[in-house]
Amino acid sequence: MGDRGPVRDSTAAQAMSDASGVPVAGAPDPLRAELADHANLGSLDGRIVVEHWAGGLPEERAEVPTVRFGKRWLSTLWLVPITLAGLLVFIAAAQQLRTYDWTKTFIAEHPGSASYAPEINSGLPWWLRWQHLLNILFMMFIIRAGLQILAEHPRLHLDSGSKPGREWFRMRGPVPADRIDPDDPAKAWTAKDDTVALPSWLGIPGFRHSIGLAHWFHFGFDVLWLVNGLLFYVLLFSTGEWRRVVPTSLDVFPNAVSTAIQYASLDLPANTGFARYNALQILAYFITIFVAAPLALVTGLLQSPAVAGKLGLAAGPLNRQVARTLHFLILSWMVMFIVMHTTMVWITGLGENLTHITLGGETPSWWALVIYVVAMAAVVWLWIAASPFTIRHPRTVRRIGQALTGRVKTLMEWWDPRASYSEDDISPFFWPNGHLPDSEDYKSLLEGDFAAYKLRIDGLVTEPLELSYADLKAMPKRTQITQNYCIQGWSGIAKWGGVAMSDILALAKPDPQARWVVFYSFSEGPESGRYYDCHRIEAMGHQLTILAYEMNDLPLSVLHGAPLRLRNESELGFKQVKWIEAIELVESFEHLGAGQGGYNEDQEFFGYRMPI
Ligand SMILES: Nc1nc2c(c(=O)[nH]1)N[C@H]1C(S)=C(S)[C@@H](COP(=O)(O)O)O[C@H]1N2
Ligand SMILES: [Mo]
Repeated sequence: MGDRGPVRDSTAAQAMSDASGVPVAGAPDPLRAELADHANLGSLDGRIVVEHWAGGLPEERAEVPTVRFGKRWLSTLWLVPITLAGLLVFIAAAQQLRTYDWTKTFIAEHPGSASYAPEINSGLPWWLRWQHLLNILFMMFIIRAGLQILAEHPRLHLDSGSKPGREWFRMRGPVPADRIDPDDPAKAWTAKDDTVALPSWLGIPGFRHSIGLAHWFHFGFDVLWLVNGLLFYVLLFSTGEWRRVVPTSLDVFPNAVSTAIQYASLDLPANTGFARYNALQILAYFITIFVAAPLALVTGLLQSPAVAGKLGLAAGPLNRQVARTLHFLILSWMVMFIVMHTTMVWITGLGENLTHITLGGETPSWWALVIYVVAMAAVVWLWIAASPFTIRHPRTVRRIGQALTGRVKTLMEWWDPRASYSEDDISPFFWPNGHLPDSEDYKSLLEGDFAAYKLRIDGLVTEPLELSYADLKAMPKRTQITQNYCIQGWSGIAKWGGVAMSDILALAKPDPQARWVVFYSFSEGPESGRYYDCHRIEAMGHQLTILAYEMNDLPLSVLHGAPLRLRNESELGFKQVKWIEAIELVESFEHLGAGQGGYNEDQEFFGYRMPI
C-alpha cells in the first residue's frame, strides 16, 4: 500500500489558479490531487492486510495489566493468589462463625430469602428470556470492542492531561523517557506509537490501531444494548416483574450478610429459584441493572467532546480520564458479574436454572438444555467470527455502525461546546499524534519562520483568498483554554490563540451551496496521500472554532501543528487538522480522496461526524 503514491494530475492543478497563482473562484483546490483515492487504497476494496495497516506498525502486544502502588507496579496476576487466599480465609472464618449460637440465630432470623421482596411464582415471561439472550450477545461485542479501545491507549490516568508516568494502570511498559519531549519533534513518542494489539479472539478486531473499527462495534452495539435495556425497564415496571430484582425493604442487607456467610461456609442456602432470589443475588442484579448499566452510559458519554465540552467537565473531578477509569471499573464489574452469575447457574442446579431461563417454567425438560446449547453455540460462533469478519468486511462494519449511531451523533453536534478552563487547568504534558510534514516546501517555510507562508482559501467562495502569516496575526485574536479529546482515549488541556474561522469565512464569502469545509495538511498520512479532514460549515460559525497559531502563549510548535491548526471543540482530536496548507469549501466530500470525509475516514474507517 505504502508504495502506491497518490495519482497527480498536474494539468488540472494548473488550471485551478490564474497566472499570478491566486486561486480562481469556484475552482477546486489543487491539493485534491494529493489525496489518496480509491485507486491507491488497497484496504478499501476488500480485506484489510494487517501487516500494511496504518502504514505498517511493528508488532506490539498488550502485556498483562499492571497497577501502580506509589512507585511500584504490581501485576494484576497477583489477583489470582490474593483472591484464592482471601477465599480460604473467608471460608475458614465463615465455618467458624457458623459454630456460634448467635450466628445460628441470626441465620434463622435472616435465612437469605425473605421479607425484602415478594414471592413471584409465575415463570419468567418470554420477553425477559429473549432480552436476556440479546443482552448476552450485545455485551459480548461491547466488552470486547471496549477492551480494544483500551488497547488503543493502554493506560488509565486520573489527571485530565494523561501525563505519562502518572497513570495507575497500564498494559505495556513506560513511555521511553528519551521520547518524551525530545529535542527533535520527529522523535516524539506519539499516541499511535503507544497502541498495542490484543489477541483477535479477545479484542475486536485485535490488531494495533484498529480503533476506527472497534469504535463501530462498541457504539453500534451500545445503541442496540440501550434500546434493549430501555425496553427491559419499561416491561419490568409495567408488568410487576421488577419485584424480582428490586429489594423493597432494608431487610435485604442482613439477609445478604447471612447469604454470604452461608455461601462462604460452603453450606449453600436452598435455591428457591426464580420465586424469590436470595438477598445477595437480588443485590447483585439490582446493582448491575440499575447502577452499573446506567453508569456505563454516563461515564461513556462523559468521555466525549460534545457532552463533556458542553458541561465543562474537562478539568474537574469528573474529567475524561476519571470517566474512562470508572468506565473500565464498570466493565470489570460486568465481567465479574457474568463469571459469578454463570458459575452460580451451573452449581446451584443446572437443570432447573436452565429451564427458568429458556422455557420460563419450572418443569425440567431436555428442551431447556437443547435451547441453551443452541443459543450458546450461536454466541460462540459470533464470537469467533467477529474479528475475521471485520478484517474481511471493514466497510460493512462501518456502514452498519454508522446506520446505528448516526442519528445520535447528529443530535450531539447540536450541543455547542462552551469549554473554557483556567490557566491552572492547562496540562503539563500534551500527547502528540501524527506524522510531521517532511516536504521541502514545508521545511523552507519553517526555516523562514513562516514569513513566506500563505493560507489558501478557495472552492465554493466568491472571494478566494491567500492570507499570509502576518495577515492572520493582524486579524482579531481569539484565545481559549480547551481540551483535546483523542479518539484513542487520552486528553489534554491547552490554551489556544488564533483566528476565528467565522472571520476567515466572512472574508472569503462562502457560496450558498457550500456545506463542508476541507482542511488540507502539509503532511502526508502514514499510508499514502495528504492528511485532510472535512467539517460541517455550521461548526465554523461557532465562537470556539479557530485556526490556532499559538499554544500555551507560545508560537505553535512543529509537533503540534505549526504554522496553523484547527480547533473545532465539538469534535474528536483526529479532526483537528495540524500543519494546515489550504482550506476549500465544497458541497460534498464524495469526490475528495476516497470520498469518506477525511484521511482517517478514507484509510482507517473512522466516521466523519465524531462528536462522541
Ligand atoms: N496533519 C495531521 N493533523 C492531525 C493528525 C495527523 O496525524 N496529521 N492527528 C490528529 C489527531 S489523531 C489528534 S488526537 C490531534 C493531536 O494533536 P496534537 O498532536 O497537537 O496533540 O491532531 C490531529 N491532527
Ligand atoms: Mo487522535
